[in-house]
Amino acid sequence: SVATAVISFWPSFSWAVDYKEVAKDIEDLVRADPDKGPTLVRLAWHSSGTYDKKSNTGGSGQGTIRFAEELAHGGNAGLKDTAVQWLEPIHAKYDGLISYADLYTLAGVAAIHAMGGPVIPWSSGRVDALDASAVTPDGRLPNADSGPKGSDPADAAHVRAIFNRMGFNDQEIVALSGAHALGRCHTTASGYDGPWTPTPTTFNNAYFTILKNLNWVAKDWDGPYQYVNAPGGNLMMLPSDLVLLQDKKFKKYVDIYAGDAEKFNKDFTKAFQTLEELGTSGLTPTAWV
Ligand code: ZEM
Repeated sequence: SVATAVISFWPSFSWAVDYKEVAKDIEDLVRADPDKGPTLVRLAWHSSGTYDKKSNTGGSGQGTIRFAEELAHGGNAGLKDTAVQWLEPIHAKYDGLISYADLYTLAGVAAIHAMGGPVIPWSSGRVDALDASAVTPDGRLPNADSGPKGSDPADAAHVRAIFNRMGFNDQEIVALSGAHALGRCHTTASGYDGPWTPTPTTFNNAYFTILKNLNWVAKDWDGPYQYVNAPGGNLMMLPSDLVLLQDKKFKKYVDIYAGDAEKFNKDFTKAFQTLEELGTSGLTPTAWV
């Protein structure tokens, strides 16, 4: 009968994606080109960081960062032709089986793992919005130059306001900021220039040790107002990074994480998982490694 035929045919289809396989593909991508790792983490963060807890809008849940409307937001400069493109072949390989929303967040934790970081618990089940109507207004991601243009110091109140809107407290804000151990600023994307640490493809607590122990001076150039280490000039900090030193309540956690890599790993893991689940519902905890 038809029913028998269908049933006997069933096992040759795969009905659910093997997330371990997807994560391995992402980690392979990062191992082949380590510079891609940090940009994948930035995509995961920006896909989630639009969340507003009051209105329960934004967040990673609907994969809206794939839409041109959201990629055009100022904070997302540089992501369209990089991380979003790099993940297209992986999305195509598991076509219909993994949502963009799940893929972008899984890419965050898989890239961190491939760069020597902790295994961050991840859940699957985000369902992509079919059109751009759920894209939130531009301006929900933090500004790097958070004071009046070129001002020094930048504004702790801005950083707090943005992250409090997502539901994060001071300790979580500082822990999440430790992601700037990874990657760099590109003049072609944000306009800023340079890496935060000498080990930008290794997950560690170097962001905090370098932030507090080096001497930061304004970079002498025509580009946006930023800092470089002096002497040296090979590393950088954004005005929003310096805020973590200037604000006493933030500085307390910079000191803690600079002195305790283990605690940083633990607190980052918890905060990053929370970040990636903002604006989601009904997810399933999923082994991915
Ligand atoms: Zn970032 N970030 N970020 N960030 N970020 C950049 C790069 C990266 C801010 C910011 O303006 C910038 C968090 C918080 C904040 C990463 C992860 C996380 C760049 C450079 C800028 C300008 C982009 C470029 O030019 O390519 C501000 C103002 C923040 C808060 C106040 C949080 C939280 C993150 C994750 C948890 C990562 C990994 C990068 C490196 C990207 C790359 O391509 O190398």
